[in-house]
Amino acid sequence: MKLGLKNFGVLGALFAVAAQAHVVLDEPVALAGTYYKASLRVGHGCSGSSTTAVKVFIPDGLQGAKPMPKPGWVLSTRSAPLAKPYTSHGKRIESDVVEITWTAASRENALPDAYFDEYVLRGQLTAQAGPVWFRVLQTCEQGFLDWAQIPEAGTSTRGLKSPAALLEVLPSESVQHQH
Ligand SMILES: [Cu+2]
Repeated sequence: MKLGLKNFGVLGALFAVAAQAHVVLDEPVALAGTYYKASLRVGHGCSGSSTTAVKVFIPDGLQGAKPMPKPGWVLSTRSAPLAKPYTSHGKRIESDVVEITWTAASRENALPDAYFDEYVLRGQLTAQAGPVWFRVLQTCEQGFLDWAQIPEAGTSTRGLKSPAALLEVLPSESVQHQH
């Protein structure tokens, strides 16, 4: 499901202001309970150094996360037992994917600072509306960037040096009631 920002009017425009650099979600607004394709955009390297790995920490609000394979990058996932098991397709899910990592298969596959790329995964959002933060650990040939900062209140990442990527999850009825 693809949601145009125009569906959200002023609210959407607000979130579209997300920084061009940093690691951000291509589609920063979604509806609670829907399947969401998270496309994490990596806009630069670490102080000029090429990106060699991108690790995403799957937030509690996203269930059954599945990565999209990427040519030239090796995929790995890590699962862990859930504090709160849930039911999907009539099956009780006791553990779920908590980390997804893309690692450049070779030096030639690393992402140069002068380019950008997207790392894609998909999962189902829970019924809970509100902000969902994706922490991303970006590893480079030299150094790393830990996109993990979350504001103490609200959703503005202004002034944060390395904010986590924000997804604003809207209650499902907010769209049904739009005219
Ligand atoms: Cu940046």
